[in-house]
Amino acid sequence: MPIQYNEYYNEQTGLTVGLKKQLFHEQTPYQLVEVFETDTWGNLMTIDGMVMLSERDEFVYHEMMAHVAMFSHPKPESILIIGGGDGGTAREVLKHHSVKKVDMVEIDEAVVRASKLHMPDVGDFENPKLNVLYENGLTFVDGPEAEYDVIIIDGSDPVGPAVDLFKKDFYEKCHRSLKDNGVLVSQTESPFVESYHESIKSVFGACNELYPVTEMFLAFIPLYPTGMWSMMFASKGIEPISDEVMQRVGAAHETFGKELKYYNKEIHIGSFALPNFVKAIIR
Ligand code: SPD
Repeated sequence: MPIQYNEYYNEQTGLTVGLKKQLFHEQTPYQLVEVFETDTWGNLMTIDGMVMLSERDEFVYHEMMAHVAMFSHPKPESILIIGGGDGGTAREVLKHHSVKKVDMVEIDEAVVRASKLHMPDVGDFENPKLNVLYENGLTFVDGPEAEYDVIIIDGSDPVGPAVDLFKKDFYEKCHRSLKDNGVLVSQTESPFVESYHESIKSVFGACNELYPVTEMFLAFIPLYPTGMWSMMFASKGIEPISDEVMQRVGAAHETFGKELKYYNKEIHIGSFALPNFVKAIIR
């Protein structure tokens, strides 16, 4: 086994992480799922050679994927997560007391198994509100109509099985599955990696046509390519930085807010501030 993990995202430019040993290796019908023990990042899960999460920095991604959408909605009860098999996004969603059920639709049970085995603190799999469904998210969203308050698309990168999660057809189906005041958040890769610009534009363009509110927000995730990561917020009317939303975020400090390691009121607002080169990609 190599003593370093390398993910090249631009010719010879990439990320290097020191490894101690390999803990999981399985070629599933969908993808290659691996987990490594690293030198300083805890255990690291990769899919088809791309970083999905490390135990040390996963809190940034999962808190942002969950709480921006969850606090924007006045009373999120019914939640759909597409992908997210490691359980991190569901763990954060389940911190909201209003939640009655979370359907997590993961195509590959090996992702859930690897996470339970080697990242036991990431998921909250014993929570009775969580339903794990091993199905293809693309076909799952054909079914439910106006059922969810919040939909979170926590898919892999737009190569291989996740490529359709960046296409308009999928976002149309999600739109149908969302209730009238619903909110959707999707991970949309790094604005610094040019090969992902088409996917960013595709998701933004689709959401912009379908939803009255579409905004990009950013987070800083050290082990994702370039460290700068984008996420898309779309809603059927809720503005993510309205006074009403900010009041809810402020009040959250009194509940579980103080346990969070990345997300807070200032981050919620500031994450929607986009550098000019990022605006240029989507406008
Ligand atoms: N290369 C990073 C892509 C991130 C996709 N989702 C990660 C899953 C973590 N729950």
